[in-house]
Amino acid sequence: MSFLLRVFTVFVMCAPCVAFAQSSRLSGAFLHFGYGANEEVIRDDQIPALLDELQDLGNDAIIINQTRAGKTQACATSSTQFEWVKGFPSKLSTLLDAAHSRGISVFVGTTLSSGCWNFWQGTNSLSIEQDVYQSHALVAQQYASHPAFSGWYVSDEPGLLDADKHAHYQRVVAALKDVAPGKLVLVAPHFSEAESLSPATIASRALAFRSATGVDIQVWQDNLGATKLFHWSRAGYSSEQYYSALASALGASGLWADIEVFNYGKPLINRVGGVMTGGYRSASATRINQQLWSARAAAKRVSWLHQWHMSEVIGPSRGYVEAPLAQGLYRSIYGIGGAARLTSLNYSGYSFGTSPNASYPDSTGFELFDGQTGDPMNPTDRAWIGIPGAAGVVKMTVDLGVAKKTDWIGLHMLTYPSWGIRSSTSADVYCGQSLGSLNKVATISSPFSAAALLTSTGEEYLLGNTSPISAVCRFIELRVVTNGSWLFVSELELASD
Ligand SMILES: [Ca+2]
Repeated sequence: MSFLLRVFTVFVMCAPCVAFAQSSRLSGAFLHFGYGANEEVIRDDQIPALLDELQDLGNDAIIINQTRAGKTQACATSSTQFEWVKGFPSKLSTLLDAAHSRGISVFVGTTLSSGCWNFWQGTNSLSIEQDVYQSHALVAQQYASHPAFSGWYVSDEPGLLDADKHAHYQRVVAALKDVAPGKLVLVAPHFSEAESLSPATIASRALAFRSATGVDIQVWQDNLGATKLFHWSRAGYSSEQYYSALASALGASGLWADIEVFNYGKPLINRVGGVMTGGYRSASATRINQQLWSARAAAKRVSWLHQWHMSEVIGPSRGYVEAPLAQGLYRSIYGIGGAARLTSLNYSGYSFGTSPNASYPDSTGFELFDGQTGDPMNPTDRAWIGIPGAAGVVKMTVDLGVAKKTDWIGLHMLTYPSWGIRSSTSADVYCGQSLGSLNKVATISSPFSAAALLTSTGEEYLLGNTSPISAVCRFIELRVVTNGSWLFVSELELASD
């Protein structure tokens, strides 16, 4: 490829990055406070710092995923079988005041039918309605006139909006509108298992659901893994196609997008020795950027779950050590607080110490910095670069062109044990003004072992640092430990604060 053509291609590929940078960011977040009377995930004293962080990142809405839940993992026969999540309802007073002072709206989660798979049927449905008239009526009485109280989120997820769920949601929405007239009601359907349904079919279901139930806003989960990004080569419809069809049917204001900010994994949560491997850990900010672009037809994009995957206030203390990395990289894409994305010189100024295999090439010469991550369900996706790891270490050397400060490094990788592909769990970072003067500045490592990856069927992971490196140099070199496995990489994310 000629130099001019290469530059032109990069410009075309990255033009949308600039165009949507200001318009399609996350502007809301789901927050999880607990699953019952004994769990308090977010203490009152953490609320100010958490809301400061959300505001700083551009959020103007939070959605509490539930304030009540089943006392046991069974379907209810009466509302007495539900309880307040620890701290509620009085926690709403703290939360609403703190949110209002920061210009943040609050949507209050209702009652979760813990462990009741057919929650929309029989006595469980009637118990949920009863709980609205008892518990949520009290919430409405006390807080509905608070300026930050913007509406309700119905905690039980309606899946693909099958018609047999209409009656339940109609009943619950009517009760919520009864106890708090004029307040919006949100639900969160998802594309999971939608592969066989066309965007037009999903859109017509969405419209029928709204007509039957009176739900105001459908916050569709993008379900990465189940749903593909537009540039992934596997068969099926993309989240972009679904969101586009939904916006046409519902109007943009009736549609929000719930963006998964965690990694795909199968199993999603793969624990070995009590430690999760890559699945459900913080996602690549590059991938989140593509998800947000794919959901641009919706009126608003909110994250699931900010506190685990992007919050420095709560994430690390709960074992989500990658949250500061995800936030640092996210800030760099949108220039929040002066953060900047770094790329190799002309995007292609990098080299691999071991050549990629011809079947999984770096086909453009700038795949590592092209803003596209590989499909975690598909090793043959063209976004993956496959490098043999028999030598034990793979070097990746990046020329930034001039000396720059690098704070964050994230390497997006695949684990696919049946193909002998495993994410690296450790890399040394070298830095220098010339290739002859490289010094080690950091070692980055995952919280899980390489052996633990064998119990995963497939997952993605972003290996990186968990506090800023602050290394100033022109050349950055990663010496990536492979443990002998194939290394499949799709993006190297570099950023300065
Ligand atoms: Ca890429």
